[in-house]
Amino acid sequence: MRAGVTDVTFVTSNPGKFREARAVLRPYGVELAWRRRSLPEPQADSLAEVARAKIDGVRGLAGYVLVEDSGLFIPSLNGFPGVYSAHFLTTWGFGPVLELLRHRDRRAYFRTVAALGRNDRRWTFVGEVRGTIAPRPRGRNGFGYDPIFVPEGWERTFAEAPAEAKNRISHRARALRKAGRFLAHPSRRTSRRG
Ligand code: ITT
Repeated sequence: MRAGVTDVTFVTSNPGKFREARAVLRPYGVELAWRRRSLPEPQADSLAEVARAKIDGVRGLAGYVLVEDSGLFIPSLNGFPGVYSAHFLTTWGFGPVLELLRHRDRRAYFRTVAALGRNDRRWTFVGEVRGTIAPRPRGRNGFGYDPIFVPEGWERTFAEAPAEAKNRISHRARALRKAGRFLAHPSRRTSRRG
């Protein structure tokens, strides 16, 4: 390990997640490497459970390993698509959600549970951002549900904003800045167990 630099390997199949994570963690002295791989995800009720299963599924990597599980939660749809966000979007696209929300409350939030592992230790970090679902998709940046998510206080969707703007407030950035602060302060490394 080089002085002032923490090497972390992010295991994810999602290139959008990696791009965002690398930019968010850089100011904390984290050099993020990408291992592009889908990890086994159990049928589970919570992102935290899935994130823990993902980190437990990582094999053969030395040093700090990062995984995360994220989802879009819409309270007027009982939290749907939530933990099923990835599967739902690839199967159905935005159509059914937009249709269901025509006569329902459009508020929503994104949530990320990031998990760091090193040897047999685990730490988790949570981030959220609130907003509303736009009536139709707008913008080409980002990934996933970004074209239909308008963060609180914004008029544009995440997909209409530059990456830096999303990274200032996103669920992922909020969770990963907590991870970054933890990694940047070695004294905390021995005092927290997730
Ligand atoms: P992994 O390999 O890391 O699991 P994934 O894309 O399958 O990659 P998740 O299982 O965490 O990731 O699924 C989360 C889904 O939620 C993701 O595929 C997107 O559809 C959506 N999502 C998560 N974060 C998002 C973001 O910042 N903007 C838009 N959509 C997001």
